Amino acid sequence: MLWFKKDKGKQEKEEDGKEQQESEGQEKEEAIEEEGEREDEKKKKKGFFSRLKKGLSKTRKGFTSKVDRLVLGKKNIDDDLLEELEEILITSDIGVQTAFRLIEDMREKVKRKELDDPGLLKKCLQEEIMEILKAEESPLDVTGSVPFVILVVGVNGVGKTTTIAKMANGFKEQGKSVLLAAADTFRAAAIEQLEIWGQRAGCKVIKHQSGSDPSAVVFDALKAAQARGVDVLIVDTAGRLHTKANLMEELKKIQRIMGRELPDAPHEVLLILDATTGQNAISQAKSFKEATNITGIALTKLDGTAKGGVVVGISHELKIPLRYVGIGEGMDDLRVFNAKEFVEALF
Ligand SMILES: Nc1nc2c(ncn2[C@@H]2O[C@H](COP(=O)(O)OP(=O)(O)OP(=O)(O)O)[C@@H](O)[C@H]2O)c(=O)[nH]1
Ligand SMILES: [Mg+2]
Repeated sequence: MLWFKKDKGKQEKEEDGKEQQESEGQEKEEAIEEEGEREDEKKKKKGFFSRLKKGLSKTRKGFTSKVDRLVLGKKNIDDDLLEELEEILITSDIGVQTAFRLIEDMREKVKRKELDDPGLLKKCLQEEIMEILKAEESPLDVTGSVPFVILVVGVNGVGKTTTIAKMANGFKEQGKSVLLAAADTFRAAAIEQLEIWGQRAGCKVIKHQSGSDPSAVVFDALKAAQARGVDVLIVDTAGRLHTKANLMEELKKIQRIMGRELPDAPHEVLLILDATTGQNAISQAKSFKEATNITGIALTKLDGTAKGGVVVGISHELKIPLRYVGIGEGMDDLRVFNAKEFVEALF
């Protein structure tokens, strides 16, 4: 009996050893895989940063290059210099209100003798802008509820549907399940467009016929998301109805229906703004803010625009978290907003 036990023990030990070797091998493989994934992620990040930098080149020309020229050969910072700087800020779409605040802050620094060298003006501006952007850097966290419901709003053509697809793709890459709702029933091709993007991102789309009630689509989508235990439900909405008042009323109705079915839904009302529209984006945000409780912003089309400075104005004037920035039409062209990365690309 004893020898049997002994042998069994030996055998177990051998097997344990084998298992240990196997699991060590597996761990090594996993570590290599993880390292590879980290490398891929780094490459992706680097790729995105260089594309962001390239996309912002026109903004940079109209802004930081002008600041460089302004301070060239100047001996001290006086009122004239600050006025010219204010002009540059305004023309680069940072906005009057935000430009005023930046210049006032710098005037104070000059008064307090904390800033007197024109050569340091740009660095000081960079720090001030960083502070404004950092305040609105707040990535969207979708872990609070299952389903986490995102209502996407914005005027027509700003990039709602494409941004939804890019976000869905990102969530899927994080291992989350995503359902889309085609609540833009106003424009004939909108449902089909969302379906095509849904296929690319690998997620199902809840739809009704064109012209039907968007709130009914949202109701069905919520039911489906709850029944299927979906992590994230993203709702696409119309950018244009017969009148602006119609659109705002419809958005309110959608929110009411959502809240009735799932008390704290929508968990995020994401406003999409198109950077190429410059200051117009800020006034759009203000009118949406009056009708709905916008909780986040995604700013699209930062590739190739000279109006990239609008990011600063949006952050300063609206005080709404900037969740994402878009720099192209492809699936990988959306990124969680990072203030440091943005300032580095801008200067
Ligand atoms: N260059 C560039 N184009 C973009 C970006 N995001 C979206 N677009 C393009 O903008 C156009 C409009 O995008 P959509 O996603 O259809 O916009 P929408 O807000 O859903 O429009 P409606 O459904 O008409 O209200 C498309 O041609 C997109 O490819 C971006 O970050 N950069
Ligand atoms: Mg659309």
